[in-house]
Amino acid sequence: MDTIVALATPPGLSAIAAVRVSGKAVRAVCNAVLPGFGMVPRVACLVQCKGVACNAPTLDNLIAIFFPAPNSYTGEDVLELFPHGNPFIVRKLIEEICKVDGVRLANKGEFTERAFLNGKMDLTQAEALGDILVASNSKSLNNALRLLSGEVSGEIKALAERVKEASAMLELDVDFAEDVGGELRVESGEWRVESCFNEILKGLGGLKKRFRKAVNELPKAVLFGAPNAGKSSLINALVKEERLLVSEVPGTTRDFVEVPLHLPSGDILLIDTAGLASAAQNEIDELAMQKSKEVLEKANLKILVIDISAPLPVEFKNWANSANIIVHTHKDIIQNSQLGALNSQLTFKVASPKKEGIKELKEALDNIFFPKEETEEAWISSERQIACIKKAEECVLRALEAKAVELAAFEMREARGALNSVIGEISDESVLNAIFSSYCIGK
Ligand SMILES: Nc1nc2c(ncn2[C@@H]2O[C@H](COP(=O)(O)OP(=O)(O)OP(=O)(O)O)[C@@H](O)[C@H]2O)c(=O)[nH]1
Ligand SMILES: [Mg+2]
Repeated sequence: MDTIVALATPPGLSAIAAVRVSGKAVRAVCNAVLPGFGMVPRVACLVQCKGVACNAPTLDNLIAIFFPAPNSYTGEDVLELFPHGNPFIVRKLIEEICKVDGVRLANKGEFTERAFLNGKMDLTQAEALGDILVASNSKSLNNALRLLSGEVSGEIKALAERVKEASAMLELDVDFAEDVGGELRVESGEWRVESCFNEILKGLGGLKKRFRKAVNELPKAVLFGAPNAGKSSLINALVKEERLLVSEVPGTTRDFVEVPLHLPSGDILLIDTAGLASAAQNEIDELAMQKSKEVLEKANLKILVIDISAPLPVEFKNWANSANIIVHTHKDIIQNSQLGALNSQLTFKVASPKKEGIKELKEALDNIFFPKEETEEAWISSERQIACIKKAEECVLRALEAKAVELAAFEMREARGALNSVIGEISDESVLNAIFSSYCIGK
């Protein structure tokens, strides 16, 4: 198998970059480009790196760590290099490493694929790594880490074991049935397994319920309201940056603008929109308002922004009914507004330029988007895993209804196969390609 090399950090200028090498030629790579490197296992060393040619000049001073097989990420010899994050150095370093015999650039996800093939992790854990890379809030991250630690694969293995036991009972019955001359309905085994089947079905049903579709987009909070209500000022105050144009001229914001907000428990997108007036003044107004309405339809949270120092917009009631939160701005001008919230929306009062009321609003957003409820069981975000679990369930149901013991035994073998595919004990190349090619190069 080739030795592979790749940049594991994003390309571009950075303080430090990480380059990974994995495979049999790692020692040859060290000899060729890191002449002074002692290759002490798992010890970080500052070493000079040079090109492979005899008198090649120094390329960089970098940190190198050697992980001998099998105690490495991939299970092969692995070399991790941390050069300065200069794209030129990184390119030259990788070019030089590729000059060593048997070394080539890695494909997407190839390091993790090798880790899987070498038994370092099962497929649920490999998929959890993908979840870790995209998690944008503590809950998703925590769940992905639980999956990585093997929580779900442990449950799957236990269920596969139960299926194996049930299959063994059935196989015994098949033999017995043959022994007694083709009598299929054998007393002892037939319904001894039924409770076992039901237990397996309960386990599979439980796993199926734990599916949560992976959401790779940040949740959206859309701010809407009349022109000049203070929407853009509120976003600037929330992100503590003069990110958006603010002015006393109504109609300053035309296109919707997305601004990420980092809350304590995760990230969300705040979306500023053009103010909604009762009547459009011109075609651009009309288009801008249309866009605001479209964006509002895709909101996970609608925040109505109302200037309490100005007369209430005529649409206030309608707007308030469709809003999840109402924010009254200009509280520095009108301290004791009598304006209450309609229905049961949360209402906040802020003075954006003075940053008053902003902390409370942020805390509320954090609680709304990332409620603190305890989840007892890790959820499953892989549709592939759920499809295998469903297939196993269908097989067990068919086994339960099978008229012949042989048929039931066949279905149980299929069920076991489906469960083993969840963790990758049985896996076909196209499944592996689909999983690992979705990762970045260097992972
Ligand atoms: N005193 C005070 N002024 C505010 C407050 N919020 C916004 N303003 C002012 O109100 C004016 C309008 O604010 P913007 O943030 O541009 O309002 P907007 O809703 O984005 O307006 P459009 O983009 O035109 O729809 C600006 O002059 C802000 O400085 C507030 O809480 N208190
Ligand atoms: Mg604006």
